[in-house]
Amino acid sequence: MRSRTRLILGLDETREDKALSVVEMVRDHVDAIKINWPLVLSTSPGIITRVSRIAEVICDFKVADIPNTNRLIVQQAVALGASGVIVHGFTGRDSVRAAVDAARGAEVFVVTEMSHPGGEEFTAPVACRLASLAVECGASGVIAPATRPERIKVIRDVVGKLKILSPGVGAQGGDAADAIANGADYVIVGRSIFNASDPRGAAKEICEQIAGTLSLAKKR
Ligand code: OMP
Repeated sequence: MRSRTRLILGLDETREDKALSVVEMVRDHVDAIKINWPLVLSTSPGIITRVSRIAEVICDFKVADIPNTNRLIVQQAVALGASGVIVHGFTGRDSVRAAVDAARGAEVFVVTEMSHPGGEEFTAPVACRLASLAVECGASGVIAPATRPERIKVIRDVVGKLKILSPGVGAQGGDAADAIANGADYVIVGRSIFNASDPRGAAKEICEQIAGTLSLAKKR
């Protein structure tokens, strides 16, 4: 994935026309578009291919199955045009390795601690183990919560140079600048962009916050 703006749009819009028009509006401001089940189920898997002609697509299928099923899901997502797939790590090393092998060069991102309040129940206590599993299995990166930026720092210590993608900005209360300042490489933003009256303006504003934080960090 390129790292030009470090913003990823989470496209959880279920109306195809609106989804595609938002993609057109923000395409210059995002490094990738993340597609999740709501859009695929309300349209068709072909939406992955359509969006991939405009921007890089990460399929957020939170793949969480036995190795063979993980392999099949990742293969299908990549064949449709995904350049990245999000998987769960609690399924264990064999399942995550199967996903990484099946991706054949596409990126696999492993969920560590989830951003919503429930993420503290089960994922937070094992987040560092999930992060180190991602490293061991050859994943490209991990997902860590912008809603608890201090946790991004902890997870960064475990994953070293792996990419950290951080959701939870805006609608869930997290802040893009805080996430980047604490070690995220990218922020994932959904509703605050696609529900905004001016999605392009909303995306641009977040890009500016990210760029400002990165240039401050460089000066230090
Ligand atoms: P907004 O809350 O609308 O910005 O959307 C956030 C997006 O990130 C949604 O597509 C979620 O499914 C996703 N997400 C989280 O919000 N929290 C997580 O812990 C993990 C993800 C994810 O894997 O992308």
